[in-house]
Amino acid sequence: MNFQYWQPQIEKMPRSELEALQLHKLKEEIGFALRTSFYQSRLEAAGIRNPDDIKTVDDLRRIPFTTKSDLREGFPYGFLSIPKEEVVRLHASSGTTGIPTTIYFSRDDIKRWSTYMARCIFGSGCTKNDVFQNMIGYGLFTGGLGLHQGGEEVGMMVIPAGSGNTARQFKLMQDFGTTVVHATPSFLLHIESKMKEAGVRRENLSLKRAFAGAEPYSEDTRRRIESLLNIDVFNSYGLSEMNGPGVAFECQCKNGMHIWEDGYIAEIIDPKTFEPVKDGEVGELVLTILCREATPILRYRTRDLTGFFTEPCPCGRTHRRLRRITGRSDDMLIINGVNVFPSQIEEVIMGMKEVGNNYLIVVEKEGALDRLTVKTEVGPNIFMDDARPLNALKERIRETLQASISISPRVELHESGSMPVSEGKAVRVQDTRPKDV
Ligand code: DLL
Repeated sequence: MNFQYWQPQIEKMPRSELEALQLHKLKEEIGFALRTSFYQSRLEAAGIRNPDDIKTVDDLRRIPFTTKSDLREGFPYGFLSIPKEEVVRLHASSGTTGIPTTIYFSRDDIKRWSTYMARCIFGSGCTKNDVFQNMIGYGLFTGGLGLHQGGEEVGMMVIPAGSGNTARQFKLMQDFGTTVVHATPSFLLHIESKMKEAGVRRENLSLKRAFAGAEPYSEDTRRRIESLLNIDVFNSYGLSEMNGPGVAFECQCKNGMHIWEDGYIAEIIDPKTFEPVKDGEVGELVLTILCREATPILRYRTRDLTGFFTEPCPCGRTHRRLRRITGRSDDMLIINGVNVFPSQIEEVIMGMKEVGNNYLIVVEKEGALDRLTVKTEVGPNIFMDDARPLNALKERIRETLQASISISPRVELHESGSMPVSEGKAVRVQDTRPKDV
């Protein structure tokens, strides 16, 4: 195979040099963290008053983990380490309740993020000759702009298509000869299932590759997309707290995602004991960002379950490879790539006085896509035989939920006291999507 590297000297750096670089960048990042109101007291409590108090990368373990709820407590500016006028952008993702996780970027932060993305994209075999159709959400979500910047950095022609609207996606592919696409794996399958209906023939398209991420999927799903569309699919991992996509990405070997270790320190811990797992074992991924000055985040509990491959990659990159994410250690749902916490849904429906006490969140597959249904009882004073107010209530619940979680759910109303109540812990989520990871 003909491997290509965007920054060969860093991507193939000997481990000892890479570890020295990590230490240097960690100290720098600690310097940024000491300027934030959130970390100043935390780091002082851990005996870290200046960056030189960090002597080895392992010293990081003196610092407590950072969680999503810490980020919520620090909202809006508790994690900001540079003057606001130096911030050029923010991105946000859903929190467990209405407060989003908000990340700020300086101009240099955006440049660094683009470089990491360019490493990923170029490493998959793309060049400036490619036409890249970015079929994922732009906006506060990091997937759109993240890959967009990386694509431009490589010099590809980027089509900022955004998600949805299959007819328009096909038109763009045909009009401009798209060779690479980026989407959630479920959207890639959906697109394929709509091809025939749209009268599009695969042989008239120029597609060669797809980047797929933002939600879990199995090796079988990858193979299915690859054979249906006759393309190579590369797994792409990231999260907004760590910039977004560009944290880890597959190279042409398509066997595990290289995590850019000059940009991130990865630990894998046992989510119960918080101790590191043995090399190669699966646990929860904890990340420290080394490539962002505006919003330093140290030892972030991603809640994603994964492990490292222990053997070196034939591509020659020295940055270790993460296994496919096999699940999460919390209850976050990912519905068509959108993160949703059951607590966000509960907050909305329990805040409405017409809604009764019992509810159930159902997630299922409908074709290739995910479908969310919220079933809830109405209060005892609401009569089920009067359709007009019921329909109005349903619509109000749907709209309020959509505003909160960015997904339009199906809403089902049930008579007060009619939904089954479980004897032990209430079961609030029924996720019937096949778990084939
Ligand atoms: O999903 C960033 C992203 C965009 C990654 C586009 C890849 C492509 P968040 O919305 O903050 O950011 O969601 C992050 O999504 O903690 C994982 O649980 C899940 N996730 C992301 N990529 C993968 C993947 C973006 N390749 C959360 N496999 C993460 C499995 C993934 N899960």
